[in-house]
Amino acid sequence: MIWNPAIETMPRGELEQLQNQRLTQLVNRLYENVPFYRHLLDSHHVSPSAFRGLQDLSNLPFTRKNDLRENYPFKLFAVPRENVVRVHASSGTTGKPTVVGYTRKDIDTWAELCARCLALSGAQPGQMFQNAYGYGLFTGGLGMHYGGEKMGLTVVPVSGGNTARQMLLLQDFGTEVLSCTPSYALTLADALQEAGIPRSSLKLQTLILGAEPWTEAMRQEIEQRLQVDAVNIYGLSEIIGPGVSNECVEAKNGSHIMEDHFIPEIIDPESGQVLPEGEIGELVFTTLTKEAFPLIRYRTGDLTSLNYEKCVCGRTHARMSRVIGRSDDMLIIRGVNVFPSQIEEALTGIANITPHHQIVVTRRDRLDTLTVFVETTEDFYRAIENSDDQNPAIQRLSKEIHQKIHDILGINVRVEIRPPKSLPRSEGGKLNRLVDQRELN
Ligand code: DLL
Repeated sequence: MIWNPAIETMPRGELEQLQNQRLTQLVNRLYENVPFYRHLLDSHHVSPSAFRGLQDLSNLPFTRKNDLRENYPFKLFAVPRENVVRVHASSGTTGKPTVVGYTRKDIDTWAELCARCLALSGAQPGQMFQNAYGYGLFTGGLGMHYGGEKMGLTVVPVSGGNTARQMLLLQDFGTEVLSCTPSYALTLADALQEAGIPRSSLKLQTLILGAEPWTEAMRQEIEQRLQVDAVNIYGLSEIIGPGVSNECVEAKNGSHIMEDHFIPEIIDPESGQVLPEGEIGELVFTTLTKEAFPLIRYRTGDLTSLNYEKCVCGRTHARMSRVIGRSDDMLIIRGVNVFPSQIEEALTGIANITPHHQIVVTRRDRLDTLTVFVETTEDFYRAIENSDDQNPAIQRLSKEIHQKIHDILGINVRVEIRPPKSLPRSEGGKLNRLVDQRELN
């Protein structure tokens, strides 16, 4: 089903008119209400009264993550703090978190957008929805929770982790729709298999997976092992949280962006120039309707491309391809451009390992070295538990991983095999995929 057909299938001409109107209002609103933006627009000689809407979008300055840090915690809010009914925050890799705020109307908008995502994924009102995104400062849990209620699903706010409880609820509540990270979906698939829970005792149909990068190979594995539709959801706290874009279950080919609320652009991360449709570059968003925390041309750091063709599902909103990496994560290892997503792809399909891995870059004698730490499965680890790195099974596994990465990327990496759940996780349970230690050396 399409949650909001009037908007989601709106002819592009009408959609652009709507964006145009909202964009002009946004620029004026920010100029009036946020000192940071008034200075930024002044210093770029943008006068709100002369601003002509979409055709002038690329003349507007970018907003960067660092601007958010410098205005910590509330200085970018465009309404008095008392009108903000909720804050969320994302834990950065360094220092203070990024804080975002919502007015009551923003919360309503967010619920509407997450309801659209659920419908895009194939959920139907009345279904049982187990929401295994983390509840708390992370936007995943509460964002999808409100979306689920808005749609009329029965929401089970189980939050992340506690696999035994997740499995119990999946069976006893007859969960039909599950949302979690793609790596957790694989953890659950392993656990269900280990516990000998037959597929016939589950009603699961739809998995809504996101909050971290994943691959087509992972989708195939998840869909085959769990016999479900696994659909990609994308979002970031700064823009609203989940609800920025979502694949349609009909095509599973790119995520429809909620363009009536967010204008996407793709830019060259080096020059800042806007790139044509189809080219890969850094995704930039302008929020059109948010009251508490609107942003102009926010550089997400995510690398993707846009496709404006009408989709088989009937929706007219542009689609973004899978995020293939972060503009700040692109590594140049001895002249070869390497994205962490390519390493992830290389690891998929190798037996005895989990998707949980970490890439560490170090520099010695001016040479960059990549070390890939990979967690094994519980079964494999049990079999080799008391042996050292010389164990032939560990050596064989390292060699296989080394070879596969060499085949795909053409570079040599060091491989370190680690026990399950041993690599450090952040608060939201996310594993920091890339650790760059080069400056420290
Ligand atoms: O991860 C919001 C979210 C919650 C999205 C639940 C989807 C589902 P942050 O913690 O601010 O917000 O992290 C945002 O995660 O800039 C991307 O780099 C990455 N990311 C999110 N979804 C995807 C995805 C939430 N589907 C950052 N594919 C973003 C690849 C993703 N990367």
